[in-house]
Amino acid sequence: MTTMMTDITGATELDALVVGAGFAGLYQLLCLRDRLGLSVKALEAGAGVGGTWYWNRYPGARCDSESHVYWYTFSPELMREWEWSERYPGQPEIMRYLNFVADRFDLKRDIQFNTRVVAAEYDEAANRWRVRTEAGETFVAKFLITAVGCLSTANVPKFEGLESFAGDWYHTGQWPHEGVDFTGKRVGMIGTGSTGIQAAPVIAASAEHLTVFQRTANYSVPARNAPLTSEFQGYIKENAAGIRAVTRETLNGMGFRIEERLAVETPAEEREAIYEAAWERGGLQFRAAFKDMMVDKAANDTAADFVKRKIRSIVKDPRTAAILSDIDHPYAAKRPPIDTNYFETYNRANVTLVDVKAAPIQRITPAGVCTTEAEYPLDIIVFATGFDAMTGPMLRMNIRGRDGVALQDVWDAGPRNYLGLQIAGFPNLFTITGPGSPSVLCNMPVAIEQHADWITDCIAHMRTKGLERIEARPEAVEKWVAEVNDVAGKTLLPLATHSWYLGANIPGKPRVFMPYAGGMVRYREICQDVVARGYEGFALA
Ligand code: NA7
Repeated sequence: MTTMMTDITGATELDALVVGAGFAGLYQLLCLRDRLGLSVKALEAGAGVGGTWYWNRYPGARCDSESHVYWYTFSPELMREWEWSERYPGQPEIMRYLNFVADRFDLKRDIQFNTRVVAAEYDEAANRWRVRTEAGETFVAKFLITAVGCLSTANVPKFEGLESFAGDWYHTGQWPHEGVDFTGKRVGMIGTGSTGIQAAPVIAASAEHLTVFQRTANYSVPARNAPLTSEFQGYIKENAAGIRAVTRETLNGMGFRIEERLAVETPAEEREAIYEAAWERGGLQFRAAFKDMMVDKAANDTAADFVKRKIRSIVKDPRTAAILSDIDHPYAAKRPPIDTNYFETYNRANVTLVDVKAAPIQRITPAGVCTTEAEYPLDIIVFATGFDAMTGPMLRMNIRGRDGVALQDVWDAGPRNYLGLQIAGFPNLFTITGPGSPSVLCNMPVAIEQHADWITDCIAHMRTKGLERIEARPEAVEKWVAEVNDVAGKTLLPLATHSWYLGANIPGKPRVFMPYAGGMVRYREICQDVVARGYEGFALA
């Protein structure tokens, strides 16, 4: 049992405080409590574990990493005990998994649920973080670790008149636990990112009518989800260590390798057959078809052209097909969705696509959504409009470092940190899978385990050496920010100028490519080298 003390102000004193109880928070709590024996607590805004998966309960919510690589790998026993049922785990199954893990390792007793952090301030004299919750409680800890996720701050665009809407509206990332009944309803859904693409077919199956408002057309490849066969489940159990090893060797922490061949050097007919096979196999593996797909525009064009032709062949109404396939960015330069019957959904009589790039949404009226061309009467509006990604969850905690300097000001022109792990001027604060780390470009559990292990080893090192404080050096931050920019610039990723990777989906947000695009393998090496060179770039005291 974690020993906790209270100081003279009544604040709870801890060695470490973790914010969040999703994949990252659970594992970080386990590492610090059970491996290092620290007094540690996790604070979680939700009423249960799960983080992003706790909130994203929208219809069709499903992971786009395959289940056999979307889990913790720190415990061989755990990998033997858990069995996934489908190729891609759905939201309810992921919640069951995370609850299983939390119970298996008895983590819930050190998690305080329904607790939102509203302020965190570093007290230099005491070398402690003072963290305040919405309910007015205060926690004091030497180490503060944010495990707040990358996609946990819902973005509801500020449409004029939303408050006047007579029906109900929901953001997919704040979905009601009891679900939403679409039967007999006219539903409007705004947004065609991964979420909208997953939700549309499911909503259309029960709604009287679904109107999808699309601003930017998007690629999608069939997920080809299916129940796992008992043979494959057995294979996972027998080969868990090998599968884990592969996720440590691949660029994005996935279970598949990117082919060495180049699209631009492959004869057209052969290339077409390769894409066709990748389309049939389905899922994110599509982008593994050729090595040059994400670095050479000519190569990417061949993939883009293939998917656009697929869209036009699936969607029967030529005008709808044209709007869906009028895609303005390279394939996978925005997060590439995978789907189950998404484009097929537009062949249903009860589904309409509205091009809000051609005729933007002007306002929400009591009756529905009004574009510059028409008003669409609706009973329910679903906002599949994404998140203030990566920086949003950090900034809304009102974090202040040395001398009361606000993170908001330090990140005024975009996130600045070292290795995505620490921010200069914010000693003993660690961020798990924040901006500047591979995070969303990697299979998340792989990125999370690497970060939590690194932080745990770092704190262990400090304890062994009697060190009290670690802080990123400003010059290391400068270099790292330049490196993050530089590696992104070597890929096609920044060409999707409206992507959330760049912060472009939030009006006024600085446009900086946020995740580290150099790949998980390279990133892991960099982090290991930094340690080998005595925590180079960090000031330890
Ligand atoms: P995304 O990928 O950010 O998608 C949001 C969608 O909402 C996208 O199509 C946006 O169009 C659209 N959007 C946002 N604001 C507006 C306004 N004001 N008007 C019209 N349309 C708008 O979020 P998701 O939830 O789908 O996916 C997030 C991640 O979760 C995903 O990448 C996976 O990693 C899991 P836009 O493209 O900006 O024109």
